[in-house]
Amino acid sequence: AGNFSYDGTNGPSHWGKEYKTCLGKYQSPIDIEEKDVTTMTFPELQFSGVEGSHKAYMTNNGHTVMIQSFDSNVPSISGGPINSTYVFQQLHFHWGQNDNQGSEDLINNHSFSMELHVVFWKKEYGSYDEAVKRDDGLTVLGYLYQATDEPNPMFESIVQQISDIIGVGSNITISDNNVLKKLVAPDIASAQNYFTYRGSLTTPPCLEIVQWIDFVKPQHISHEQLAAFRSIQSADGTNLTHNFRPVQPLDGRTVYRNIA
Ligand code: BO1
Ligand code: ZN
Repeated sequence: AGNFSYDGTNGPSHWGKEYKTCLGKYQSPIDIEEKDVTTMTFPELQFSGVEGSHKAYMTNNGHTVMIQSFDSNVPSISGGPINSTYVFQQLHFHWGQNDNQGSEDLINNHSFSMELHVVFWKKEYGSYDEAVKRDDGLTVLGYLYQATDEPNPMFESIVQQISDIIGVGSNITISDNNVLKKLVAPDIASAQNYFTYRGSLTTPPCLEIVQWIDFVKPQHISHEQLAAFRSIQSADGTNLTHNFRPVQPLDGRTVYRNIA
């Protein structure tokens, strides 16, 4: 168990053999077709504890670059399509072999170059491990990134330190204590403009426990910054050149778009 990859005999089309849930009806990612979405006015999506500095660390777990916080005072979200408070667990990235792909969710069948996932668990369940046993256990914020020539200053410190986590299992303290603030809510002015739908973890065990909130406005990252992510190694020792799951059937689910 635990050995999945993005190619070959452990690739996405084989995940369902070991992890039956990956063959379920509410899987992520999906293609969001704007002509098919249902508009809705949700309460304001609110972010707490994002401001201020957070000590954070960054890990190569063999599947992605993941960032977690040492602090007990971590960000949380409430409102929007979720009817209680969800607490920050971790954030991580998905990317492609080239800049024309990499995002997991697609919009109008368009791939973006990278996707940032910010993972939160339902506070009333007491812990992440308990929350993942419940069908409303997690909310994940999805931010889409388009590759450009201009670097995004938000990524400067992370990109510099990716060279210290090339090997699987490497773990370093992030020098920039503002990383969480920058990545949990990179664009607060556009935070009420999102798609939302019910889906799953996009990796094994593909649990169908996620309220997805995908922000409509793409952010940007430079070609060079993006290339740093492709330099980390995966479990088999080769470069993790790509780590996005292909889109899954919508199967009658409704995708909503918030109209603030
Ligand atoms: S994602 O945001 O849908 N790409 C996502 C995917 C997986 C996880 C969180 C968010 N976490 C996984 C861990 C596994 C663990 C599982 C259940 O959660 O990577 O190690 O088994 O806790
Ligand atoms: Zn993810």
